[in-house]
Amino acid sequence: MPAMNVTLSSLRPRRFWPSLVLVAAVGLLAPLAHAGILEVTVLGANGQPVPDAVVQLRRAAGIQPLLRADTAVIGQKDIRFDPFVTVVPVGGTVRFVNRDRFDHHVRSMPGGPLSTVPPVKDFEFRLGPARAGNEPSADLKMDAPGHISIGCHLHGSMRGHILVTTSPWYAVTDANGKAVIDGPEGASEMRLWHPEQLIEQPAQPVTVSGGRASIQAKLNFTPPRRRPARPQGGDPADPYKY
Ligand SMILES: [Cu+2]
Repeated sequence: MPAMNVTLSSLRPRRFWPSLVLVAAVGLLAPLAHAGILEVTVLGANGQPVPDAVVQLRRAAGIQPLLRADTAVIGQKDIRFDPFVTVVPVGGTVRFVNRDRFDHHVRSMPGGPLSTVPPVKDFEFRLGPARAGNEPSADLKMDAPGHISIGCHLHGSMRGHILVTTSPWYAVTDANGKAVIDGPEGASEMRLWHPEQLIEQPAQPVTVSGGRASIQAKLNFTPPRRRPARPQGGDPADPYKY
């Protein structure tokens, strides 16, 4: 009796369906709340901890959450880009802020092996000097994944790196080679990236199961050590005075 079935379903209150849709939407977002902390120590091929390495996680299977359109800030301070390595998700923004009392110029440069890989975004601009209460800045939206090397025409020693990632979970290793990620529950794929790498680092499986876990991960090369920051002197009471 097909006609009977049609009659029954048409009697259901229509308001029932929108609430079901709402429950489903909350269900999709929920896995982010059940995350665990993953501490990753990145080592070079020589076994020594490596700073400035990017650790990225993606779910091994299933739905990846939407990337957050975060804003990452890169300061220009003491003739350096700070931080040296910045990660931002695709769709996010990088804000350059000049904190020195003199002009800086910011430009994208090729990276990769022998600096032959073009940056995923081209830009070139100049920021005027910082004054108390006014630090000139510029915002750039990052719409393609990949690497952008950055430099300054005025100060040839200034170097920095932006990695635009498709991973929702990422962190950069500190001076001790450690990155801390609030990762997704369950099986993930971990990928390492370093500005000096010549070939891509293979992904490896990791599992986050609530709480806190520490693991080690190894790059397939040993990056050269970056020169430490040169003390610039200055007056701590007035960061703009040299
Ligand atoms: Cu400069």
